[in-house]
Amino acid sequence: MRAMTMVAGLALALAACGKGGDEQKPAEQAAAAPAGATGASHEIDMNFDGKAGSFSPAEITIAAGDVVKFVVKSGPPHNVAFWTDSMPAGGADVLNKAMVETMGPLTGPMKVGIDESYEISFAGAPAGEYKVYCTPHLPFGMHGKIIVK
Ligand SMILES: [Cu+2]
Repeated sequence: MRAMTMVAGLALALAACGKGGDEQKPAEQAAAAPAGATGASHEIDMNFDGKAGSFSPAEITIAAGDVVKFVVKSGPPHNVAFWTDSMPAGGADVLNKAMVETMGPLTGPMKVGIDESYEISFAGAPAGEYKVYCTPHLPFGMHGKIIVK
């Protein structure tokens, strides 16, 4: 008896298993080199005389990449906070990253000592108006405007 060996041609279509098909994309690369700091710095003094609060100058124009340094001159505590409603698109993200020791979104810490300062880099900040205020002295008119060219 001959056993006929039938070689069943098992068409084993070895479908190529997706070998880890979705390769991980490299972490999102920075869209562009971080906008370089210009090295320029502008000082804004913060004052309160018991009746009126002020940023001085109340309005300045800077370049993206400049630093603004807020300095307590009288009547602390003062802080630096931004209104988001008038800010250019993308501005809030930039400032939230640039601001340190925040008490909340776009809200800087209280500075209580004379000559204490708080610096914010506007590197990468989109052009537009950034309206700023001091939380405790807003009722006393302490607000200002930074215009990024
Ligand atoms: Cu103040």
